[in-house]
Amino acid sequence: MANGALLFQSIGYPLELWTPHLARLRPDLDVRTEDNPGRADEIHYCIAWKPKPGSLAALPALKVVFSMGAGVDAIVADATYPRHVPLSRVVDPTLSQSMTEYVVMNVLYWHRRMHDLQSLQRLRKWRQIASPRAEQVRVGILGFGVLGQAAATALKALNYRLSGWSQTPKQAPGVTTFHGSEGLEPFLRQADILVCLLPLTPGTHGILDARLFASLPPGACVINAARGGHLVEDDLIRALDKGHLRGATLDVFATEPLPETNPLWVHPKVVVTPHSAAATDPAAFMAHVARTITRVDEGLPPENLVDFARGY
Ligand code: NDP
Ligand code: OXD
Repeated sequence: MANGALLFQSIGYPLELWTPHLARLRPDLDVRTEDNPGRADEIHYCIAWKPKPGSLAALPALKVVFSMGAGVDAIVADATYPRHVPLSRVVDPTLSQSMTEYVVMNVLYWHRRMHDLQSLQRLRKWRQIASPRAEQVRVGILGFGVLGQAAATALKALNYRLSGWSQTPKQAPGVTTFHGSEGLEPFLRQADILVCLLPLTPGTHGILDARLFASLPPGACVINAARGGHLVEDDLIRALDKGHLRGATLDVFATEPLPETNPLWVHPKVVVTPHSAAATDPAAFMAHVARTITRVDEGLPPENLVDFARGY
């Protein structure tokens, strides 16, 4: 088979949101689904979100796997993933824009005391609450990559004092940068609002824990839009209940959907959103898939490749 087939695997979204875009761009492609995958050795491309462990290893002719998200933790966690097969993730301006909107909305929410104002409204209490000016508020971005840097640019335009923490050194105009384990503590000590945009890897799992919260200034707020595995939920609840942290916005959880019995749903200092900070745009994603398949057909490497040694 000249082109090989493309398989949608465990994508967790209705197929009809995605396939028409691909059909328009690459009508020649033989598109298969999990219900009817056909012969495994005909599949050259696979689109996956949370594939069942072992399912990608069972496709012997794979040329590229496309992650439907920017985060690839659910794919690289599969020890049987065939590491000679490139894994391409989502890096797209529409995703960066959505995440930026989410981060800006929540930074403003905690900075401008919207949570407290809403509580007062529920009590019909007319009370003004002063907030500092943006240039007095220090926003720290834990994970200063594609999404973190996009959010920082928008926050900078609002005059916030920005810092970013990454694995390797970075330079960004108007942003104080820190890196590596030695840079974490000084980064945390000056973050009034902490935004987590890290990938979930063995090195970042559980990073939002009691020790990290204790390093933040008293009254700090935390926004986690990365992965639930970054957060130790009980430690967050304790830091909020003790009053060391003022509030938290959580978009992602160790168990999704968040179980009804989880205390975070009703915690008075927590805002919960249902993993909706930034959704992959079907048209943009399929354009990336079609472009990459053309590149591979021309003998060029796929774009936005995951480094398996780093895990992101
Ligand atoms: P990137 O890979 O572009 O950025 C990740 C950043 O984290 C990089 O700056 C990297 O450092 C840093 N980092 C990774 N590991 C460490 C470590 N051990 N110590 C210090 N810094 C580290 O990812 P994106 O910005 O594209 O995405 C970030 C995450 O956002 C995704 O992995 C995903 O989990 C989450 N996400 C959530 C969404 C939602 O709707 N809630 C939507 C989309 C993404 P360096 O630059 O040096 O490599
Ligand atoms: C992603 C996500 O990783 O939506 O893109 O969580």
